[in-house]
Amino acid sequence: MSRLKELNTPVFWAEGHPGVLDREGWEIEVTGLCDAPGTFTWGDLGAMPKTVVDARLTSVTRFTVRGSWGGVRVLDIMKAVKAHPSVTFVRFWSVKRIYDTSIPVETATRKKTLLAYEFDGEYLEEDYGGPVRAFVPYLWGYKSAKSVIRVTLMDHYVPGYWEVRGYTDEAYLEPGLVRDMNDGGRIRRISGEEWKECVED
Ligand SMILES: Nc1nc2c(c(=O)[nH]1)N[C@H]1C(S)=C(S)[C@@H](COP(=O)(O)O)O[C@H]1N2
Ligand SMILES: [Mo]
Repeated sequence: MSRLKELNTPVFWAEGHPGVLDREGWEIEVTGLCDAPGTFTWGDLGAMPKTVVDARLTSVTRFTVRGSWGGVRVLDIMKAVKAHPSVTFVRFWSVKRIYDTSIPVETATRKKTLLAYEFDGEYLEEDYGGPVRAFVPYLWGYKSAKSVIRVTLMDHYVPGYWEVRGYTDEAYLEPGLVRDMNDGGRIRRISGEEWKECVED
């Protein structure tokens, strides 16, 4: 059983579970405002520098799970496609093309913003957005689109699946009570020190 599953991490698929996905055949199309748009295969991603970050995924529904998330920095992807300086938002699309969400370029290029394929050293399974998901620990979890098949570099904002249904466009994390999945789902208040770790690099 995967670590995320062992921790009883909730599985959210607003658009319905995508079923079994082909890891080796996975491709992510990166398009929009860039000089070298292209497709990144599973092999391409594996050949790029791997970044591992200790960070939490925290949902507006208040579960939080901490671990080492591994993958490729969105910044490295943007460099690879020669993103234009005019890019202001990065949009992620999930496999069925129903779920999408966009984040400001300032957040997309931060150190812990990844196209993640690992949690605690294990490949992500479908339930948790494998083969490759967005991981944006600085914002509520709905910005961390799962099973990403397309990334669009844009010069404007488009509200995504949850944003058009009333979640905030900014998705700023707010301190408060959380359900700590690393501690059996115990409800506790996140401390100031931990809080800083969530929102800073
Ligand atoms: N494709 C897709 N991505 C998604 C979601 C979803 O419903 N569909 N839910 C989002 C929300 S609200 C959260 S909190 C996290 C939850 O990630 P998990 O299901 O791996 O715990 O995924 C985000 N990414
Ligand atoms: Mo969420």
